[in-house]
Amino acid sequence: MQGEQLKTLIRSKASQHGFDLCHVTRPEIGSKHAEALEQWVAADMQGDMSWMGEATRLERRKDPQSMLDAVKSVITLAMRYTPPAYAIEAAESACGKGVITAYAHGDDYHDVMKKRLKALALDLDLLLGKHDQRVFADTAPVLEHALAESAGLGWQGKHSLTIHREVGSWLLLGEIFTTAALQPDEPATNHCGTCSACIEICPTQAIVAPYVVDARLCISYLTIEFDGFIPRQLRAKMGNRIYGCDDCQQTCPWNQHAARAACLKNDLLNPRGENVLPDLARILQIDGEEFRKIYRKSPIKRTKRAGLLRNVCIAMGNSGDTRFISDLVAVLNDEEPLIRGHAVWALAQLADDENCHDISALLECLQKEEKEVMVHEEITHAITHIRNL
Ligand code: B12
Ligand code: SF4
Ligand code: SF4
Repeated sequence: MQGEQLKTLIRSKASQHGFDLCHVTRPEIGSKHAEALEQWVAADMQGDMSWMGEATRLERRKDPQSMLDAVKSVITLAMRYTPPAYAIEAAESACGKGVITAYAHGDDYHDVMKKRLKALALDLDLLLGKHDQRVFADTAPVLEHALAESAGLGWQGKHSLTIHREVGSWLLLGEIFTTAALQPDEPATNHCGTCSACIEICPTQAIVAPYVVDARLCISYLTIEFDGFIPRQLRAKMGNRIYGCDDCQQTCPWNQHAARAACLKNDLLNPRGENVLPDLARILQIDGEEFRKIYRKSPIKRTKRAGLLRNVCIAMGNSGDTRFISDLVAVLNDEEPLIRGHAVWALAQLADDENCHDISALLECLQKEEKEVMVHEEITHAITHIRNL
């Protein structure tokens, strides 16, 4: 069996294993992508994701043939997940709630994707005869958008994500590299036109040019990948986003028609109640043991407790809701400097005419005891902020 007939069979197997889209391309990256990747790294836009700038990994991303000897084809696959059921403004103003990106409402997609890719690869062993293959999902040095685009799976939008005409961008990508020669599909064409909605809506202006996201400014990076003290000038812009960000996708016209119904095929990714607009106060009470229990199967475990609670402190500081003061005071002695430091910042944001003396006095007291330089610095900054009110 060859050509389209073989691909139809591969697509049907992919669908049986829970993939919504399945396309084929050659293991090549066009010069547009290779050059843009180099410029992005040269401008340090990867921030603390140092692996993205490592020379060997950079070379491998530009040359998919370096990932598997004698590779001839790349099968690009996508799984859909349920888009947010709320509008951006409704989520932003949901009283006492935090926003978690939709892909993290269910199980960790890395685990789901890896299992499905391996199961499909087993079927391909029977279907394609003698061949070598490797599966990839997100973490490997593979330029996934570029391959998805040349395979016709979707085009790269100005927010840099892959969009499919019918299902929009609520997709997660994975690949199977194989030494079998499959007939490549036609590349996707770009349908962004004159639209720039994603660039305009981005809360931190992280889309610094069409198709270019400066990760250091992106709320997804700040809340998930970055494990330090979040630059103070960006904190207010994060609003109540506590894990990732969906704004550029939610505003995209190509996502307005994307089906809202949960994709039953991907039931493991379907939203779990506790991750959809969760209570900020509840999360701030979670201890290490509980964190591991609640987020064991969720991508949220990536931030560890310290990162998630740091993000919650920022959301509370941005809420204008002084009822959070007691919750924040309760973590001022937390063993994690990251949590203490951001709680201090949040308290200063919630200071007003009535409570400013009490908050200042509390912070001055803390300052005498605090040993961590970064937290000490946060306290000094917070006291000055309150004095200038
Ligand atoms: C690093 C990374 C991040 C970083 C940096 C994001 C970025 N845009 O680079 C951070 C942490 C910020 C991030 C955030 C998110 N990520 Co991410 N991320 C990745 C990862 C691991 C690598 C991306 C990468 O290569 N960046 C390097 C830069 C240089 O690449 P690029 O932005 O694609 O830039 C290309 C364009 O500029 C293009 N180009 C240049 N000029 C022109 C001109 C034209 C006309 C065109 C069309 C293109 C073009 O060339 C460049 C190179 O290909 C991929 C998985 C993978 N292995 O590929 C997932 C991936 C992109 N992430 C994904 C997701 C879901 C997200 C989030 C939506 C999560 C969330 N909700 O919080 C956000 C979205 C933020 C955004 N708008 O990008 C999915 C995207 C699925 C999809 N539909 O496309 C991926 C593919 C993971 C997966 N396997 O599913 N991510
Ligand atoms: S994910 Fe959010 S912060 Fe990042 S580019 Fe999109 S809108 Fe901007
Ligand atoms: S919002 Fe507009 S510019 Fe941005 S990706 Fe969607 S169609 Fe393209």
